[in-house]
Amino acid sequence: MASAEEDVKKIKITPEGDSNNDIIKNKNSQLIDLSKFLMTSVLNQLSRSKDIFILGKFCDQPEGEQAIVLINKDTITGESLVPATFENISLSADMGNDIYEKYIAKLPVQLSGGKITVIRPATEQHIRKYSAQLYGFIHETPEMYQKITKQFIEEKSLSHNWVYNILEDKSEADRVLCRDNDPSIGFVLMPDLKWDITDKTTLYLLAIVMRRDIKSIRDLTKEHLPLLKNIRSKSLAFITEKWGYSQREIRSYIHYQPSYYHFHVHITFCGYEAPGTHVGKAHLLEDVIDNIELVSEFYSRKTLSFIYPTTHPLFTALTKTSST
Ligand code: G7M
Repeated sequence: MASAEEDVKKIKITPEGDSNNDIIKNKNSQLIDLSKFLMTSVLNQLSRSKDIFILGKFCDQPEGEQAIVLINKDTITGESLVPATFENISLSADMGNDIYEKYIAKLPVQLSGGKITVIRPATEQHIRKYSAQLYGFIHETPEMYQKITKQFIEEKSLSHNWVYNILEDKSEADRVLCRDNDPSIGFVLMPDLKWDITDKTTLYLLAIVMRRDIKSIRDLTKEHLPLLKNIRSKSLAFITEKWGYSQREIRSYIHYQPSYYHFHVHITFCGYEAPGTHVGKAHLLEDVIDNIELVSEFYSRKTLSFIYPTTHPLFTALTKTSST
């Protein structure tokens, strides 16, 4: 049976499309009929990133199965503006005050594109991940990691089959940007699911390592420096060549806790505040390299602090054993 992650499908909404009832095609011409999606509830909506996460099910899904549909509206880029754009915006008055005028605008189709990501079947873990949450701080000592987190990772973390499919060339093969197959220092560089590849100011890549024995920064030691440095140099060379960004314009970081415990590095454009770049989640690759160079077991010996959803079982387990 296909895993949930294998069934993550991302669809570009074409501006010409009548987004209500159209059958929307994705890049590989696979079809999904959104009119067959029955909404149950809105899990979360994020006004800043213009995302909405909807729970429901497709008519053709078996009884008891659920699906999540994520709708994300495109940001408007300079390139999408042409002289005719302004003729095609219709306005109604909102407010006015000396030099300030505000209108309610109906935007033309060229400016109303977006993306839809479908997860089916969606597990309880996916539903929790995409639901509105309260967050709290955890100070995870090495002992807490050994006794609690490690067991959680082995037994209850999200499946990372989607990662293995990428590494084995079974999915997203056409999206891979560069590949180094070395079993020890190799990795695949590709766009993150959240990036549509068209707007370089929202550049968001993932470097996913070939080896399968590193779950998170907790496992890193001096032995992994060649791997981390290989990711740093090869991904930068590729980004500079393809998008013209210099080292100073690129932010590379690792999540702790990650959602998927197969080691990967997030790479984004510095001018873009990508989700997950905040304190309590992102560890800069440069700092990670430096810390391991100073002390090989830095990350296995350190108390690591992170912000985590308070309803998550890992949060509950970790807070039971500590007063923090
Ligand atoms: O928090 P963590 O470091 O585990 O982040 C994992 C990243 O993987 C997120 O930024 C996701 O958007 C990205 N991602 C998740 N899935 C299921 C996929 C996928 O199927 N393909 C790609 N390219 N990225 C994914």
